[in-house]
Amino acid sequence: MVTIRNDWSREEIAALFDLPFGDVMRKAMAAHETHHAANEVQLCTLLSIKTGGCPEDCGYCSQSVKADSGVEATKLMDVRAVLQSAAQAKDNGSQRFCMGAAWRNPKDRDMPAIVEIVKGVRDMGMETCMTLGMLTPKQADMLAEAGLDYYNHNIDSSPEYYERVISTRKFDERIETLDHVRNAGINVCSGGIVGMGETREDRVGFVHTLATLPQHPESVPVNALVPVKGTVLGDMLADTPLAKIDDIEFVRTVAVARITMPKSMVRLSAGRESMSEATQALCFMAGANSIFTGDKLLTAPNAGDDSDAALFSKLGLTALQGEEPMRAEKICGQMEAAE
Ligand code: SAM
Ligand code: DTB
Ligand code: SF4
Repeated sequence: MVTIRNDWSREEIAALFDLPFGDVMRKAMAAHETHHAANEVQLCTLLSIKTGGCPEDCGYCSQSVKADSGVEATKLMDVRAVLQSAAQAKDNGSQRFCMGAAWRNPKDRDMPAIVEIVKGVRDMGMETCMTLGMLTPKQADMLAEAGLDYYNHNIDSSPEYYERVISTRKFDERIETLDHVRNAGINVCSGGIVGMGETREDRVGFVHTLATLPQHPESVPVNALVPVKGTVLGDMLADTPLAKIDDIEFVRTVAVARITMPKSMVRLSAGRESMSEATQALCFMAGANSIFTGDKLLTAPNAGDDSDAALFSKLGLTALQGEEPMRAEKICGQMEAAE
């Protein structure tokens, strides 16, 4: 039986990154096949329910007030309009509806509308995920009560590199929100961004932080930086094209996430639009088993349904069929029963 470990050392994770590419891929494939259907990929749809005007200064993000990206700030969308989008996503075969807001944290006055949205989407039979910034324990409880299945809150990079990318909050505050989400019984979705100019050591620290959480996140999004003009990191990459992440190094990061967190869904998230089919295929082989569909992420373009359908057909991949959304305590119960 493959045991789920939370005691990985940084050295062990660095050693996985250092393996010959074929070896790290073989280990990742073995871990993947033990816990997942090898050729099934979860389809998720993303909707920005409140765009732009965010007071945080995340160096990658087009929605920060500090970025000169041309993204216009909007108010929180009307509940009905969100539910219409969700219905369309369901018709397009999406299993999970993920909603993002460009907030540092939700205000208490926003919570009634958020709760209504969660209940509405869940009633349609889709899994719900929200990413709204930092949460208080009470807000996490309200979301749990409404039936929220997943909360996305990324740690983004290693603790060391984090403070070079964001100054308006601390890495530990991210971990605190993850604790509140977990304690409320909501499934955790947490990952980060590769290709922000970080070192291999930072990628080791990033995976290490996630793989040593008391319980692994159920979903681990691995984003490739989408360089947006007018953001600190987008402009830096435009000036120093050599800083762009090497495709093989990106695939390695996916593989090491798969090996160290074998039961988690690893999502090949932002950045697919500019990724070759061959690189995406390697990511699926390395254990990525979830994607965002559609032609838009929050503000950035996404690969689009036609190119995804063509790629799935070429690779023999199929959409993971939805199950009833499972709550964290139910999953834990099942895991204990299986041990
Ligand atoms: N404001 C909330 C927060 O920061 O938690 C939720 C929305 S925020 C846009 C969600 C995540 O999107 C970020 O944590 C980051 O990992 C990812 N992201 C944002 N801009 C990106 C970019 N240009 N390229 C890749 N990923 C990006
Ligand atoms: C995540 O890790 N990636 C998604 C989701 N969680 C919310 C967001 C990607 C955003 C890409 C840039 C944009 O669309 O502005
Ligand atoms: Fe705001 Fe989230 Fe963008 Fe940071 S990543 S600027 S918190 S919307």
